[in-house]
Order: sequence, then structure tokens, then C-alpha cells
Amino acid sequence: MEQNIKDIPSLQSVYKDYFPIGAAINARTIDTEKNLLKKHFNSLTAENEMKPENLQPKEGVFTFDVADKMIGFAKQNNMRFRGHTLVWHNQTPEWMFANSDGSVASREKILARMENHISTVAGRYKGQIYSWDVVNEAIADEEKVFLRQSKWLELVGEDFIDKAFEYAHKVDPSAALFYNDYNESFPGKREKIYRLVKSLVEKGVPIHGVGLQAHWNIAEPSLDNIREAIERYASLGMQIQITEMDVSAFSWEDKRTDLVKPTAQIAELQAQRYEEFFKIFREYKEVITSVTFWGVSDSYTWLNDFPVRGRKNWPFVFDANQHAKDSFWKIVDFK
Ligand code: HAH
Repeated sequence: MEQNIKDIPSLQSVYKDYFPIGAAINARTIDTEKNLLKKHFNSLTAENEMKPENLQPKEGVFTFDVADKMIGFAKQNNMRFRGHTLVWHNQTPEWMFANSDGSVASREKILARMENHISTVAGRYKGQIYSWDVVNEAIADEEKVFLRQSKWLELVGEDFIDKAFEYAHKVDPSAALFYNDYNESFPGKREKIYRLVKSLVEKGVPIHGVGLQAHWNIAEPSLDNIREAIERYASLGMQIQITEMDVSAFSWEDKRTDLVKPTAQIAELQAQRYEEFFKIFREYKEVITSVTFWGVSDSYTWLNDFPVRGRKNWPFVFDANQHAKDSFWKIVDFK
């Protein structure tokens, strides 16, 4: 029987006593998935449209049209909005770090540009963003390296992180400020994130939460590792948000490209993983202040190009026709 969007429970209603349910949108899905968004989600974030290169492609030239439209759509539909992201090593324009003659800009100049970017962006949306990813992915992946090598680190120094939080707090003291990262549940990276956040808290830097991107898959991370990560970050007094959730149909090692749809085994495993993940989220509802999927339905996901370019993936709880998958039923049937 054809599944009707009206006949199924709404995710945001099912989770109303737990946490807001969010989705990352883009300029296309804000239209194509409109009905699904309105029914199931009460928090939105922009997948790319509020990144530095999108909002300030040239120095002093701010392009807010798409972001304004997204925030307007959220407001019209009583949805909250997460800001992503103010300071990152990726999707950040080169001019931030260079002088007009192409030479490397000074620490002072780069910090002034950082402050200008943050106060213009977070200032425009002041009071309309409940949480900002202030700094994204500043921890290194290499086991023995603490902070990621980046222009921010190289040209400003370690305190680029402190400064970003201070500038954001100054312009919008009502927003909860987050440090956000991936592989956040693996013990090695978890301990480095913990060390960074602890040092910020001890220095009195205004940080309020840790974002677990939760780019997970059918095999990893383990449920124990997820619990340990939530508890470790929460022990610093941080709120926790699941900021970019997807559950890849492929384990990290699985680079095969021949599937045109998920096998029955993948679909079943994914549903089981979703069930277990949301059971943990509900258990930690005192510290988890939102859960956001990094997309809406399987019609589009960044995972179609990562880590294997052009390989289709099916990481969400709605399929490409916007119908509820087994994964959906596993996260709503818990009462
Ligand atoms: C995230 N990086 C970014 O935060 C988000 O802005 C982007 O749209 C997609 C994913 C995740 C990531 C990863 O899982 C592994 C390597 C690099 C980046």
C-alpha cells in the first residue's frame, strides 16, 4: 500500500519530551522535502549555506540571501535553527589569511577579520540561533598530534579557538556555543576533544556544548564508545548535541560500489543501529539538547560523494521517496 505522509507519527512529536529533531537542508531540499520537514522536524541547520566561504566569499561582501530564506522558513514553521559554522579549516576563503599583495597576513589582521565575520554573521541572526558551531574540527586525526594543522593554527596560534568563542559570545550571549567534531566517539580523538574543551572551560572561555557529528555507520562506533563519549563531555558541564547524524550503509573499510539499493541485510542492520542509538539518546535526555540528521531523506546525502565519489548511500530514516524506512519505525516505536 502506498504510504501516506499523513498516516505516520511525527518524529518531532514523538520526541517532544526529549529533544528537538533537526535536519540539515540545502537550497534544493528546502523545497523538495518541504512537507517532510514541516511534519517531522523542529530544528534546521544549513548544510553549506552558512559556512564562511558561502557567507563572505570576498572580504566585506556578505551573501545572506539563502541563509535568510532558510531562517525565515524555520521561523514560519516554528522551528529552531542551529548555526554551522563560524570558524573552520575548510570552506573558508583564502583572502582571510592573505594580504592584497598575496603575502601572508598578520595574526592581528586575521583575528580582526575573524571578529568581523563572527560579529556580522552571529549579529545578523542574534536571538534566532539557539546553538552555534563556533569552531569545527580543530582536533588532529593523527594519534600523536593534538590540534589540526590549519591556517588558523599556523598563523594565529592555539588561541584562535578561545578568540572565536569570545567574539561569538560577545555578539550573541543568548546562543549556546559549541565545539563540533567527527570521530568524536573513538577513544583516542575523544580524549583530545576532552582535553581541549577542559582547557577552554578552565580558562573561562564561553563554551556551552560539544557537538557529536555522529557520522556513524552500520558497524562503528560501538554503543559503549558512544556512551563513554557522551559522559566524558557531559562531565565538563557541557550540553551535548548530535549535530550531523547519518548511519552509512557501508562500514569504513567497505569501499564497494556495486550496490544500487541497500541489501536486506544492510536495511536490517541499519534499523537495529538506529534503534540502539536513539535508545541511548533518550537515556541521556538530560544532557542532549538536540539531535540533527545531516540531511532529510535518502534522496540526497553528502555521503554520495564521501568517502567514495559517486557511490550512492542511504543513511537516513526516510527513503528517496520520502517514505518511512524500518529505521524510522525503530526510533518511534519505543513506548
Ligand atoms: C562534516 N565533516 C562537516 O562538519 C560538514 O560541514 C560537512 O557538510 C560534512 C561533514 C565531516 C568529515 C568527516 O566525517 C571525515 C573527514 C572530513 C570531514
